[in-house]
Amino acid sequence: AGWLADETPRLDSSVKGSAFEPTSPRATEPVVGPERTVDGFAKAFLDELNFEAGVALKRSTTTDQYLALARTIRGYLMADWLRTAERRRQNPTKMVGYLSAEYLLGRQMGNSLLATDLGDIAEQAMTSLGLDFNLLRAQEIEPGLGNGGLGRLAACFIDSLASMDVPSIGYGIRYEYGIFRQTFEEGRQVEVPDAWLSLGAPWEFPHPDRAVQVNFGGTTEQYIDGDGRTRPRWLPAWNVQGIPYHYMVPGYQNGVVNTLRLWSARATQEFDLEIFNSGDYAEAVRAQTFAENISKVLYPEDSTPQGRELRLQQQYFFVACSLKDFIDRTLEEDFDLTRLDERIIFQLNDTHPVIAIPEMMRLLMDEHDMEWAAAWEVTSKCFAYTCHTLLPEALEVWPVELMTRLLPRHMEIIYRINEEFLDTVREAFPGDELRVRRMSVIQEHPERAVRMANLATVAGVKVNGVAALHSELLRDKLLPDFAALWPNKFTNVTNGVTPRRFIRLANQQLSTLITDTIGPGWETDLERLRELEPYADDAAFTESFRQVKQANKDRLRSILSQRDGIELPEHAMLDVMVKRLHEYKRQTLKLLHIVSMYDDITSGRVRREDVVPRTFVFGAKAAPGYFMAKEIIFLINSVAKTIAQDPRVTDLMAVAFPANYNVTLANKLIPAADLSEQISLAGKEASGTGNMKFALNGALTIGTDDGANVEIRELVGDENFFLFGMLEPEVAALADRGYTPSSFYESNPALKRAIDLLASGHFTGGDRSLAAPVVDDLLYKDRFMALADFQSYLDAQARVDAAYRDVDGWTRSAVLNVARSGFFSSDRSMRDYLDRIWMPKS
Ligand code: GLS
Repeated sequence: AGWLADETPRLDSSVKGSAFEPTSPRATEPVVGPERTVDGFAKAFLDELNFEAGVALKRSTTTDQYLALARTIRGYLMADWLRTAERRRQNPTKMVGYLSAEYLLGRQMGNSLLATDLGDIAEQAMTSLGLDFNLLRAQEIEPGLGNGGLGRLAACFIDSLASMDVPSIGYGIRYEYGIFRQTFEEGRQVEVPDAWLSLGAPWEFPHPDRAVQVNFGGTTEQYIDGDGRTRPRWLPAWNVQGIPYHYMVPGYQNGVVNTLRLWSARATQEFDLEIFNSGDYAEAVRAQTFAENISKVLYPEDSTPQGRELRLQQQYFFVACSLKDFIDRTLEEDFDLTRLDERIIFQLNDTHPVIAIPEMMRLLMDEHDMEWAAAWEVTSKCFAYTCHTLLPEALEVWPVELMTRLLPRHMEIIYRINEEFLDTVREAFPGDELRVRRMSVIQEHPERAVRMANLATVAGVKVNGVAALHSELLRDKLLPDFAALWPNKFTNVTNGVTPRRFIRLANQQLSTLITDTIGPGWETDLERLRELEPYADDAAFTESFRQVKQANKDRLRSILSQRDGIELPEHAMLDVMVKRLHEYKRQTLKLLHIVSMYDDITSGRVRREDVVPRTFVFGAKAAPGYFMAKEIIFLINSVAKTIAQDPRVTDLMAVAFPANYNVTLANKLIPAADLSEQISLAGKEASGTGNMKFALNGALTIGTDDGANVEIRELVGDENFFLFGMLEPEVAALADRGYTPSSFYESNPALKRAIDLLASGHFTGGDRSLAAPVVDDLLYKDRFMALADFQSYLDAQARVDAAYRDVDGWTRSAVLNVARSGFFSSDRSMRDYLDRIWMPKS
């Protein structure tokens, strides 16, 4: 076979040692993967390249090589995947079904290498074949099937579930186009479609043979069944197919591989041959195009609902596929569905999958012949709901008109659920019709619509927020009527992040230092980072810790230089704000600080030698239709450019805004940061998860008392956290009194100077009108009270400067941030979900 492999002869290619031993159908599943040696890996790689792709090494492109490498690695996971599935089938227990419209997975290759502990072998094998391992790794386009924190959280959770060997499955949508790729033209965001599948998709396994049909539209009717009972049924108008695509979710070096099952929409009928033959090609494939639109593209909205019909189609599509898949394919055939809750708990990741509740009722009643009471009894034990926001405008409501048109049977079921629920409310609170109206699943104004959060709360076993403060506000401010009725329904599970991707993979040098110091095993037992505490005062350790941070900064500088042509100064505090662009997150407050610092230097108000040099890095995508967010991006880029061209400040400050912030970039940026910006208006950020990643990588936080910042500060200690800004009750009180931003502008000279300079056109080529949308909004609206928190923010930044000058003190704080943030492992979040929601002991 030497001709295929060119100069590298293929090794013995007998089936022995490959993942698929030829077996009779009844024999046990294969348990042998490719050999875990450099030669074994190289051989498996050449097999992929030659025999699967049909390409000779000598003729192969980088893409061919990347694809073969990916397929080789997944080959090592295959036996574990099959074995995990078989083990679960042999011993069926209660499973977790995570229903999420988003999974922001990030690149798969590094994670798979880590899970299999094959990194060194793979690298040596590629080198032995004369290939550049890192170049191949860099080919991977990350699957951006999510918008931001919510989608990334889902990805962290399934990683933890696999690493903890929890029987679970993730269900979602295989968007053909994920979150858009962001580019800048003249400083303005331009969106480019994310064609992540264009070079092949080596991590997915399509199963068109296991398609599921999903119905839409039409009407309902009553009919008499075989037993003479009058029953309702749905007469749908059209349907599509859901094709499952399976993704491996490997646990961390534990032999477990769970499954993520994402659905892709396909037309039931490919095309109309008759129309095609008549020559109208566009019309012939119309139905196909229409159907496939359902999973075509991710809605690029974060924390805001996108009330479009296609979005509801997406939601129902993936939920219908998933429930059917679980009931028909995962459960044993004769399973008694009245006991369904013994085998599954579906976690609803925000309101996006909440249509699963009436769908479950429909399945049980219309397809499995259950009566209403029995169906409700079990349905109301099979779902739990996580709320991820507090912005009231972000809670999804679906117009009754649309629901009735798209899902008429579900609308009937929702009405009945609501009727019975409102009876319960009236019984508990007689005569309180105002309360009944507030709690109803159906809102009447401004239009009749279904409140998905209310539906989820009525049906869910539990409702949780995502950080302590958020869960409290959710219970007491967003859903107080429900809390009065069902106080025990409400609980908290503080978010977490996976230490595998966000420490071990992202920060290898820190990981090595940690392992050298406290021994291995902390990656799956993150509270063990506490053992680092004594080393916060250890000269040798802190010196190594500083070197790691510097190495990460150097790496970032070279990445940004190559990736974006951004040249950053060598020695400066790295001050990072990365997250979706949203007014409540207050990138404008950060910008005002930057402008203020610039003004202080250029006007000579501060002595140059008193300035602590800083590099500010932003990363943020704006929803394409979010006008103000896009104007803010433009203004940040304008300020960055002006500063870069002003020799009075270039040695003291730089602003970088690399385009297309994503998981891949996050993994490079976060380990390099000194300062983490978490500056949302108190009460608005449900949790945040970036804040956790920074703390775990040794950045200090400057932050408000919001979301999980509260818990971070409690854990790392006041002296290792820069707190500023109003507390949530103060925000509420100011809003009640009536907030006038201009009064802060008038009374604060530093603020006035910064705003005036922004407004003057100094950063926008002399054109005042270009800065006006943002400036005017701040002065006359400022919904998120940036001006009210400005002075407090400046004061905190002065404390940051002072702390940073004390190199030892800063390092000590950074080490303590790492040592005390073990709580924020998503393993702990999963444990909390298990104990409080999925499998409570009582
Ligand atoms: C979000 C919240 O805005 C974040 O604070 C939170 O960390 C995340 C995960 O719980 O969920 N909600 C949302 O719609 N997008 C988010 O990132």
